Amino acid sequence: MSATTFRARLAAGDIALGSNVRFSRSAEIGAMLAACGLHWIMLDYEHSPASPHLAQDIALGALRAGVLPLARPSSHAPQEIAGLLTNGALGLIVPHVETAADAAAVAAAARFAPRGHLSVPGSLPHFGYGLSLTEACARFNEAVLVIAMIESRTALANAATIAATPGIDGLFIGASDLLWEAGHPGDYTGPVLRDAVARVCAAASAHGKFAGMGGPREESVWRDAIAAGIRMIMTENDLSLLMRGARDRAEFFARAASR
Ligand code: 3PY
Ligand code: MG
Repeated sequence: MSATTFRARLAAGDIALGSNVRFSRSAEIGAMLAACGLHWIMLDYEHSPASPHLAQDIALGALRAGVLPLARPSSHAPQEIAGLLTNGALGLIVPHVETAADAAAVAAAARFAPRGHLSVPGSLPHFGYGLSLTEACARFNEAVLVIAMIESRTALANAATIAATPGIDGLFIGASDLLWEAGHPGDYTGPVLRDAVARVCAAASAHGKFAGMGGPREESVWRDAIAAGIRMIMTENDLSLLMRGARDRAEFFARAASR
């Protein structure tokens, strides 16, 4: 899925499904998840022990397979952001954005001048190798997505000004960090998350941005969140998807072998 199609999907009110990619090491993971109906992946450098060079293989594999590769950097450092974006990722899911100033800084770090300060590499691989560098940088600036994660009470209080920040395309709730930080660890079905979803959806929609979320597993939470306006959905992560499938098979064969 191109960034344009991703934006169009959200603008039309459709959901866009993705997965955190933290443990996978194959450039084919994007193609595999696309075949399962997912639209985007998030290369998780906040939590993955993977070496960043894998980001290039996985992101480019995803792009060629038609699934949108986004990256979550471990920091807001422009150098880390540049390494991810100039090697294949076509957007950022930025953890722990607390203020509009944070949001403005990461939005600028993700775009080439005049829209930002991303350093220009010798070539950009995202759109194949037939474009001039000037054309590729212009196309990148149009395509790149910068999504601010709201995952603390401070960020929630600042959600409106973060959403209003030029260059921020969407807000994305990190439900786990938000709940742990608010003193309600794991309470995905409770009022703290429900209130956060309502506030983030309202802030995003007031500024023409989209809203997303990752963390919860419960069907009732997702039904309510979608009804409230959440459209960009992190379904799970590659490890939990694998483990659920493996558990299901183990139970199936235990039943099949029972007399
Ligand atoms: C969180 O739930 O804190 C997240 O970062 C989701 O990926
Ligand atoms: Mg988080």
